[in-house]
Amino acid sequence: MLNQIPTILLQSSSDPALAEVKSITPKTFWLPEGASTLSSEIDWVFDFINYINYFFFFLVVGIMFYFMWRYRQKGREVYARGPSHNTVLELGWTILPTIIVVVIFFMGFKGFVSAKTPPESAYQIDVTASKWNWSFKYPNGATSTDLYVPAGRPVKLVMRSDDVLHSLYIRDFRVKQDVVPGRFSSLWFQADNPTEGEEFHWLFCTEFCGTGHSDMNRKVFVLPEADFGRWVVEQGRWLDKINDADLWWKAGPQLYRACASCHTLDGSIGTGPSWGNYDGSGDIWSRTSSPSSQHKIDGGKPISDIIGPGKEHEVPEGYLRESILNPGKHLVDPYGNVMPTFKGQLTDRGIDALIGMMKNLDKFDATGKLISPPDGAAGAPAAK
Ligand code: HEC
Ligand SMILES: [Cu+2]
Repeated sequence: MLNQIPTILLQSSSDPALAEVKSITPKTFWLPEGASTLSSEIDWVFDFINYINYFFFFLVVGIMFYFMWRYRQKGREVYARGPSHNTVLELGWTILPTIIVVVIFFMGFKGFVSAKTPPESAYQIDVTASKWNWSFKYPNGATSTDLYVPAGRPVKLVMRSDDVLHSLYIRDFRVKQDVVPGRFSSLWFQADNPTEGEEFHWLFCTEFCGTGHSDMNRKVFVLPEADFGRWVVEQGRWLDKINDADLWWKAGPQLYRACASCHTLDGSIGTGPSWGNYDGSGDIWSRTSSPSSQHKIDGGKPISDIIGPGKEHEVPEGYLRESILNPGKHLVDPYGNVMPTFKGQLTDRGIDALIGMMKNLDKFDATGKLISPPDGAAGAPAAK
């Protein structure tokens, strides 16, 4: 387990076929088997209500069929008027459902209160939802796009949205909570059983948030507490451990996962301008670095107006960096201001890695996979 962590860490989860196989949760009609301490209580109430439904469904439908048969028209006989009152029956069908509903209320309320009250000792992870990405931030500043949690310990997610309504749902844990722009929301859970190797639980966005909504599926890994502690430390440092020269291909594709929902690499249309060649002025690096670039920003201005000696940005790297940290400053034609800022989520080294990837786009395929490691680089590429 221990020496597997860096592999998980650097693995891309973009292969859906693989993902389906490793998901712990089988495809079932009902909710999959619960995997958090909240699930038994929630499932109990769910089953209780469900069985009451079965009981009354068959009771009502059964009586209906019996009456249809019992009181069918046989001949031309004239019937007396039926009874207009039956006090016992009326009290029965008022009091009995009231008792059942009150019992359901108390069971549900108890579960609701425990689901809304994280234990004091809960481990806090900050979650930012944006179109269309999740970012998980751990107490030491480490961030990840899949969620990693310690086993056997309450975990509290404090969530906010950068743009529109999202909703975080981990069905195996039976937790679901809206993430509302302009305010914090939270939920907690405790998962006692670690996931083995590459097994994981699914995490979904369940509030339709735009065209990339379905790109917000992520994995949840539950690590034994000691492994988790090690993982967070490694995750906080993973960029520092890569040589400057290798950043673009070792870290670039991993970081690009946060951009992939809007920026394609092959020139095809997306929510944001492709990093590939889409307007005839070359891929993102050549169109920002070439003085004769046809790339237009801010409603028809050539990009060379702001990049060059003595201009707003001396070098294209400055423009790219600003586009990532302050995306609203200049807008690429004809796109709107929809890119979230990555301030606080990407370090300078992370930005260097991404810019390095932009400079070497020909070495990646359309999904961001490295086609072949650069000359002289030994070993397997870090990102699959
Ligand atoms: C929600 C969609 C979205 C995501 C996610 C996103 N971007 Fe963008 N990005 C845009 C849009 C739209 C524009 C064009 C408008 C503008 O310039 O802000 C843009 C523009 C850019 C530009 C300027 C491009 C040019 O051709 O001049 C850069 C550089 C950039 N993004 C980098 C990134 C990086 C790096 C990431 C990931 C860390 C990222 N973006 C994630 C939507 C997105
Ligand atoms: Cu969403």
